[in-house]
Amino acid sequence: MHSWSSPDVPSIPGDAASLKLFDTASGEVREVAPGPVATMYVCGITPYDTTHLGHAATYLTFDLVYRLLLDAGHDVHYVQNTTDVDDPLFERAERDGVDWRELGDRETDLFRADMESLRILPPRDYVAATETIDEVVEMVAELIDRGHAYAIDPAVDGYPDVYYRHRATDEFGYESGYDAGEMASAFAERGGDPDRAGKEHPLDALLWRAERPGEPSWPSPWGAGRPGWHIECSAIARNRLGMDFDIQGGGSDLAFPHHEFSAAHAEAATGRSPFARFYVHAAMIGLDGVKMSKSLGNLVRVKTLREQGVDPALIRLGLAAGHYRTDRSWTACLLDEARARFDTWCRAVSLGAGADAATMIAALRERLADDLDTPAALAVVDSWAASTLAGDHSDPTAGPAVAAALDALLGVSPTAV
Ligand code: 5CA
Ligand code: ZN
Repeated sequence: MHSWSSPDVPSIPGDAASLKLFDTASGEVREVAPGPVATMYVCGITPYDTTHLGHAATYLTFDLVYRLLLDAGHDVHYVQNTTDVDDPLFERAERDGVDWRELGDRETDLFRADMESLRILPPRDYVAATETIDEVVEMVAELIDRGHAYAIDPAVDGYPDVYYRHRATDEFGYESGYDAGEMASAFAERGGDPDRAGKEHPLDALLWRAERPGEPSWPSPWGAGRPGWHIECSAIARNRLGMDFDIQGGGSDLAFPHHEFSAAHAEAATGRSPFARFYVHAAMIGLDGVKMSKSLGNLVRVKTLREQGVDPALIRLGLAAGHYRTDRSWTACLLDEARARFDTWCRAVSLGAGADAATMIAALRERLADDLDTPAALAVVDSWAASTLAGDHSDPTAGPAVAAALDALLGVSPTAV
């Protein structure tokens, strides 16, 4: 599937700071230290009701990671999926009287346009679940061969769905760190089916769903059907990035069961671990304190703000005003604050000369590389702009140097005002 077009990322002088990120599995902020090619997989959208500001915040988080990796001289192999075959998509398509494929294509197009407007760097491989059925079939076969998966007896519950034995790997649970009680409730809340008859254990996860009347299906050695959710990301990531890739990313709502099982499936299928070196999760964006979600419908959409004439740079700055690991609500006030801040930055940059750029850029890199401390990073720019506007013009080329750094590292491009 085609990705979206990339904004230019200027290279900037000086040394990058070494990137540190919080890894959910170890519970620590650690140095990422990738090889020459940094590898990152971020879970993509289920294409209906997109793109809300929660999605935007999550993809902005990994866009900033990408920019820091580029700044540090890495090539970046970034992979993202779309879950373009799944129950919520069928339900929405049925409600709206459209074909689920048409809905998926339309929403994916809208997502691409929103990402472009937000200047989010595109994945190198943008992969739809429906493009990788053969990869899923191959991986389910590996799991069955190794004794890590079983089919439900159709005499018990009608359909011979294939399930993954959740205890197949000794390390199961390492990614989220959840205890048994937390796993049971998160599994039930986030797409699991603990009560499905015929399963060996409530936590066993669906790998292959046998065809139901009216649902799309593809052939497999276990009969026609379609992929479960976790195996999709597991196969797409492993087959493009290998095991032990650098960063598995997504929103914090994916820490369990989705990322736990994506990792476990690949580890059980290959006998190698870990799936990823870092599991990085962006916190939830809410509206009035309630998580923004398609199922609740409490959405603020990027498209709506764009139609209202809001500069997408302000959406980036509004979201980045909070730390990516802090759950927070979107408010109109954030846009007003972002507008005031960006106007100030633009006025300062347009003076040409200004306060010392090299010191400011070093501090900006330092704050961002420290587990994406965007609130502190924005404050660094604020204080440079304040000094510049107060008359510190000691650096004759500060304006263009700062503009390039803001473009490269924060993805916003202040223009002359
Ligand atoms: N297709 C799956 C991942 S394989 C999925 O979760 N799709 S989604 O459309 O529901 O979400 C897309 C991405 O946005 C995921 O990384 C999810 O964790 C993140 N996300 C969803 N809601 C929010 C929110 N309110 N705040 C922040 N991130 C969110
Ligand atoms: Zn995923």
